[in-house]
Amino acid sequence: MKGTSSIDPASLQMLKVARDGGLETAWDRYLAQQPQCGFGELGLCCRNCNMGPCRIDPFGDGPQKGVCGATGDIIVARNLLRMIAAGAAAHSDHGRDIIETLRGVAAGEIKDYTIKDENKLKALAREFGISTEGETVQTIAEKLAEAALEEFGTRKGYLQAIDRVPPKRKEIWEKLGIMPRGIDREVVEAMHRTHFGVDNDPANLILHGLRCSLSDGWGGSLLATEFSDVLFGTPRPVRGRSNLGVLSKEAVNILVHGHEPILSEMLVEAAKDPGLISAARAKGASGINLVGMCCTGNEILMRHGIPVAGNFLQQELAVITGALEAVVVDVQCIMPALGQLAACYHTKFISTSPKAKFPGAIHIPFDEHNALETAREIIRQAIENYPNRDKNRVFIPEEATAYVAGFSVEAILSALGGTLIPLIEAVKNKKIRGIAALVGCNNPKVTQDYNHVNMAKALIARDVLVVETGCAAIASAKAGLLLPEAAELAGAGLAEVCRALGVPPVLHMGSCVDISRILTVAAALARELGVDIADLPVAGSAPEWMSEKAVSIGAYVVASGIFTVLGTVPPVLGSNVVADLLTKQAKDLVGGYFAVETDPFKAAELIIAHIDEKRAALGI
Ligand code: NFS
Repeated sequence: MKGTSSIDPASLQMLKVARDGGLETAWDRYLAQQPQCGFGELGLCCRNCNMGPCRIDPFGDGPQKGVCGATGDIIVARNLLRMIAAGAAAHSDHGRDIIETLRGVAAGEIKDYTIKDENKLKALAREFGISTEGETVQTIAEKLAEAALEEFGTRKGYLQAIDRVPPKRKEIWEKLGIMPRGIDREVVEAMHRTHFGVDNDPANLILHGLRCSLSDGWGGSLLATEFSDVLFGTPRPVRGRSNLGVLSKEAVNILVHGHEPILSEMLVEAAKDPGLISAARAKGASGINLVGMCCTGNEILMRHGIPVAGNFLQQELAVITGALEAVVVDVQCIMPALGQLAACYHTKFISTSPKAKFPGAIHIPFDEHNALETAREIIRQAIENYPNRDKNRVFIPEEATAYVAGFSVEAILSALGGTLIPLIEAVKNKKIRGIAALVGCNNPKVTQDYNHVNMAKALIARDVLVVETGCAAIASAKAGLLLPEAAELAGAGLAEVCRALGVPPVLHMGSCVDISRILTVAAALARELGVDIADLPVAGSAPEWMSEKAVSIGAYVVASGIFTVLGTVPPVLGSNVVADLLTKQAKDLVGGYFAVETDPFKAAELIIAHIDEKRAALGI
């Protein structure tokens, strides 16, 4: 959809406010970057050593080799591997922080969090071979946290969660030499291989990219999800509201943005503090209104039904409402532009992680050992700031669409009566044609939410059950697709299943690290059917992706055997060899492969054709 910034009416209203006020957003900066660097778009520039920077002429007239002799194929492959490594590192470092928090809780050093899901703790302990018989919860948690931290540098040769995948998948990874051997190890090796003068074989580089991404999907991300469930509770279906209309004209508005629920969970706790609520009232506010954004917003909406103010491209727009007393951030997907923008308003931009500092931010270090008090201090600062709000500059759009979220694997199983069999039956008798996972970011290259919403609608209309995470899920929340009533937009078969179970046709499964929940369901379905993941009528898509994390996600989904459609073009078109590997040869190697399709309706058709092909092969 050309020429429009967003399909979200709330975003469009805020963009008008921004324009009228002469305020710059990502959309403006994107335009200012046009035309974007052609070498970069194709992946053909290399800065990996100081003989460069080098670039390859895509038209064949200029240089075809870097100073070292690296061809376009080598450069594109190396750059892609570095993107995967950065994405895998981000997810996995998030995972490590959660596990370290659990370890601190178990050791009694961290007192403000408790273990919320003991059953899950024990189930995970059993998975790691830790005996739970007669042991205290504390001891189990301590042993489990130690075992999980070992996964980052394990020398046992594979990651524990690999045991969840069907035997055929393991064989494929072993045969190709891409079994992930340790979470940190694969990232380190990716950096080593892409250092000057090491791996210069495009296929070898890409195969390591798959291995590195698997250490994310079946390693770092999976542990982030599972340990968050243990600490903060496993999500259950919960209702809430979404979009900028969840901000309040009367209350102290605090937006929490970023990724790790360690921060957002404690803010949820602190915002309930009666003392702080009275303090807010004493300043003339009606109370405290904590809202989320992006993936940390997903974490607290999944577990508490906290309103979510929007997805990635709305972070600046939330500030422009003039109604935010504080934007509190930790790590990932936070625009450095927020500092300067917040300074145009009374809004305090508060950073909390030693890993992530921003220009124009007030830094309040968040220490898990003093979590509740730090969260209270952050909220106090927001309350103090309330009288500085200029009521004449406040504009809050009305949009605040209801959603139902919270579909963890456990919640799905419980909706199905305890086993996956009813889901398999529904797929077999074609009430459900297949399952598509739509995930990932917004990107100003795409009209905001246009691809997400149109793909989801096109798929459910053809009886494809859609599961979502991340900013894709928030797009669907805002569009009203996460409600059981949205079954009326679904095909007759899917609608019947949704009505029988009382669930929406689009299931919100969490944040981006929670794509591991989707992998877990896919693996369990394949095991139940005695087939490989690649044999299932399932597909993935990142319709508006922008981050390196999304590249790692795409790679591990494909490496797990699942066909994946990308809605924005990855920087690989400078190499036919690499493009061919990802979109064609991968199918023979790992079962999954990529397609790039920027039109959401055509992308949905690709997925449906793939699902039908898999159904035919299964004889259903
Ligand atoms: Ni995931 Fe994209 Fe970020 Fe979440 Fe949103 S931008 S890759 S969806 S918030 S991580």
